[in-house]
Amino acid sequence: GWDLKGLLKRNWLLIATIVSVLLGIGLGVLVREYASLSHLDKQYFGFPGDILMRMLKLVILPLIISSMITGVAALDSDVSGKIGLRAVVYYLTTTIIAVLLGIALVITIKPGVSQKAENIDRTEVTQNVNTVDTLLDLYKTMRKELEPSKVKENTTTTMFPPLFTTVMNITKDYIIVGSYSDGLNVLGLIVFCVAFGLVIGKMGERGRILLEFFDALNEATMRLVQIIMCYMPVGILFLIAAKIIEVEDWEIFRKLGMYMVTVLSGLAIHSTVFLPLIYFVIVRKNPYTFALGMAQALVTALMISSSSATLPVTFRCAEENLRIDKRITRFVLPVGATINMDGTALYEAVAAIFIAQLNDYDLDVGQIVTISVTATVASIGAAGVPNAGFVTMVIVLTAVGLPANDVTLIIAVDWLLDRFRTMINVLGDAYGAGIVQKLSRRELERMDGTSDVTNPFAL
Ligand code: DAS
Repeated sequence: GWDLKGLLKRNWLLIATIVSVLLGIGLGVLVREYASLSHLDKQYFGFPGDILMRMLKLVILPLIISSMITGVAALDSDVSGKIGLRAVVYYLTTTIIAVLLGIALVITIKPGVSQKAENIDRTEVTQNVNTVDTLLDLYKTMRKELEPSKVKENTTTTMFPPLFTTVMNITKDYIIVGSYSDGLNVLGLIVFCVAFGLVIGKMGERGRILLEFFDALNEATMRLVQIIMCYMPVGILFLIAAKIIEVEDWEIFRKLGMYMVTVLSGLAIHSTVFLPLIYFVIVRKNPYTFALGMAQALVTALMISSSSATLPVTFRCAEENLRIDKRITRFVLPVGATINMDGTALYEAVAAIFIAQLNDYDLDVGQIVTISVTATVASIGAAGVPNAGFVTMVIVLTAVGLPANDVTLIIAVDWLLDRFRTMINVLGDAYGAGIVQKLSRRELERMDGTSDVTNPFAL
């Protein structure tokens, strides 16, 4: 029979988190219906949830630094090169599959044909319009926006800026102080840590002292994460309740119903069919048991819409529940959280074609290909922070000559879709770690065999 007691003991946090989501939804609906909160009260109401977000964001910095540096240093440079290459090939493959799946669905379901742009009254999104402007302004400064007219002439320039932006972002100073960003330029930090880790790995005994320090820093950070996770059920309850109270009109959900069905079904198919299939073919283990092991991280991603802020939980699930080798997780999880965003890529392709359909704008095959490429590149350039997929969508729209500002047609439901695409992003990263570990088992065994002194995780 089921060892219920053991099950509860092992998964109390997951159960508490799921219960708190349900309670949060119930509380949000009750407060919406029966209490008329002032704007200030609403902010107070969301405060406990905000605290959770900020705590998770604060540990991102020490977590990425300690995990990346020790992860890279623990591998010889040629091994880390091979592992990095396997990870990148996996990221590109799954992202392209996600984009093609999204395009196939939006072309088949045609959510934007029955609906027309003028029927979606943009004033309905007034409460978000400042968000759009903020996002678009930030996007323009981030990308030194080319005029859409110039962009249309030469599609290569369209595809080029996203890559250019991504590369330029790497060199940006670590902390982007901005209303929108998570305040951390993760990509830049990762590149620095990889270089630093490679250097330390070559320093022999002195390097080892540094490694010990960063490994201890990682352990301390993960202990802190454990404490934060105990607070998670409370934080999540108020996070979801505050969101439900904040949303003004639900009418827009009906108008964008088919669009949401298209995005959500794409995400569902990708996460329950394609990703598990790839995992099963390579690892030959049950992919759904694997996904269950990630449940805490998936629920967290669903609640906070940020892959980066979920990273601490992703680490714990991958290492504690799934026992993935730390030399793999520390190396691929931070990178995956930043550049591997299947959910975002699928969403951007669907949203761009949906907006074209709303405007009776027929896309030719060349433009569909452009959308596939720019959605893939845009998702790589998007940071693992809330609304990232929405902001970088401007790349895709300008690539096919659609007005960037048409993102206002879909922003009203973006807060919900963002949660689901973030969840798929995190799931894709986790499967990636399992797959890369399987593909790298020979190198790992060889390193264990040589009782390599620089390997601080010798289990
Ligand atoms: N919220 C982003 C993330 O954290 C995904 C997105 O915005 O598309 O992965």
